[in-house]
Amino acid sequence: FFSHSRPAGPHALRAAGLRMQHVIRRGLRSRCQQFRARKCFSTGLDSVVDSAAAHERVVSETGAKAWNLQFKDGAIFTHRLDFHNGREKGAAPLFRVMDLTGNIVNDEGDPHLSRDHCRRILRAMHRSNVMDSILYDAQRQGRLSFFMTHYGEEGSIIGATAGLDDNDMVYCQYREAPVLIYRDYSIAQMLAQCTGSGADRTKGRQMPIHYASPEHNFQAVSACLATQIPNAAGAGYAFRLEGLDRIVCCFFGEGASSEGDFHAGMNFAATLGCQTLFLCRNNGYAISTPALEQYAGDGVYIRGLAYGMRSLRVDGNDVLAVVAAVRRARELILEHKAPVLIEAMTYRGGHHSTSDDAGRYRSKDEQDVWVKSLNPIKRFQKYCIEQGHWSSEDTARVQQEMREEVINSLGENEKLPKWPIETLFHDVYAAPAPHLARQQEALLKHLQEFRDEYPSLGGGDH
Ligand SMILES: Cc1ncc(C[n+]2csc(CCOP(=O)(O)OP(=O)(O)O)c2C)c(N)n1
Repeated sequence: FFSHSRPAGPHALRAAGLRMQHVIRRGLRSRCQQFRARKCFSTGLDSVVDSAAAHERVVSETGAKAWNLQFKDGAIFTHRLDFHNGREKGAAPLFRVMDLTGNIVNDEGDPHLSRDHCRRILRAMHRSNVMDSILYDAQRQGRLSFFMTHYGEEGSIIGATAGLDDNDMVYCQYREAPVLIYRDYSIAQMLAQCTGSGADRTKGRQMPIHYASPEHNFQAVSACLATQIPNAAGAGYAFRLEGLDRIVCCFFGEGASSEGDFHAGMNFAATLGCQTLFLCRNNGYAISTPALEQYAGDGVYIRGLAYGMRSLRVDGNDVLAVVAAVRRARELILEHKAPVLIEAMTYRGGHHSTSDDAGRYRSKDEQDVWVKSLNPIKRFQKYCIEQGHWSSEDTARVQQEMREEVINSLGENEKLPKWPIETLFHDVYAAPAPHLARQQEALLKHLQEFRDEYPSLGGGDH
């Protein structure tokens, strides 16, 4: 409407406004004519507008349908000016099977695991614990560049994996190595990844603990928070489209649930009916941010409800409760072709990572209570011993075997040559891309110039 050659004064603006109104009116008139011509207004509304009851019928029949809302007992309207925040009834309780000392208190909820299944779970819990303590120390000795422990969360992670089928696909955050340990992934491969040795199938390109194993239905770890969530929704949708009796289990922390990707992934999963289980490990902290600052509502659980998902909060340190919850969730997902959310309440027993010092933001006493008294391994071990499934000799043997396996694998991988630095630029494009070739040249030049700063590259070979 405006001429570029003349400044737009008040008259010009008014004229432009009038012209715009005219254009809009003309457009609307012609749209109405089109609708009439296509009989789009023939809903019969003209004949019922006089009666209030008829109005309500129209709202209940067409409005509720258009909004996709199912009103309880058909009650669409209310006279109460009540605002709700979802916290009136208090927080949702934690589903449990065992009490805090390992006694069964919920016989109905007990998954009644076989002796072999209990042994597989407890073995994985001990193996995870041993690996954590050795590799944490190895990082402190400068043998690994980075590490994250799973202390205190073994019940949630291994319990969830034990409730899945081994064929179910797992998308994890980064603190879920026990999934692989439970699924008997090779410790040598895990150490190859952590050391970035020449035996690492991911070619040393990722930071330690970023495992991947298609054979174990374990997608590559991505430390960019929450990126796994929309991916897991998509994979769960693919399983549905292919008519498979498989689900996707997507692990994430309560911190990641504040990311936009969480909300996008949850809504896609709910509206598309994806075969995905969203499993939140609520361990109380996102690095130094306590859960208190993470949400004002009823945790992550209520977010599941908000997206219309069947949701449950469970005691994440009660491994039997977690197995039972995940088994049931799996059935519901396959039966209803709809996602489920589980919020497993647990506690991050260690520092966030080897780059963190948790002593700066939480007390040693708080940590001790969770790691020593509320420890999920202790609790489940007591149960297993009482059932006659396990003995203290089993613990000693499993721990010793794992110690040897981890120490030997670490040593062997340390002796292997690393992947050449050029592999950093491979496997993205079929043919080398010019911009990557330029970056490679710049990197090699830099390494040559500062070779003394990179002793792990062989003192200046590059
Ligand atoms: C997109 C993105 N933002 C920030 C970070 C930095 N970061 C790494 S871990 C973390 C906390 C995540 O906490 P939570 O999801 O609760 O998992 P937890 O570490 O407690 O298992 C943050 C903020 C990141 N990796 N990615």
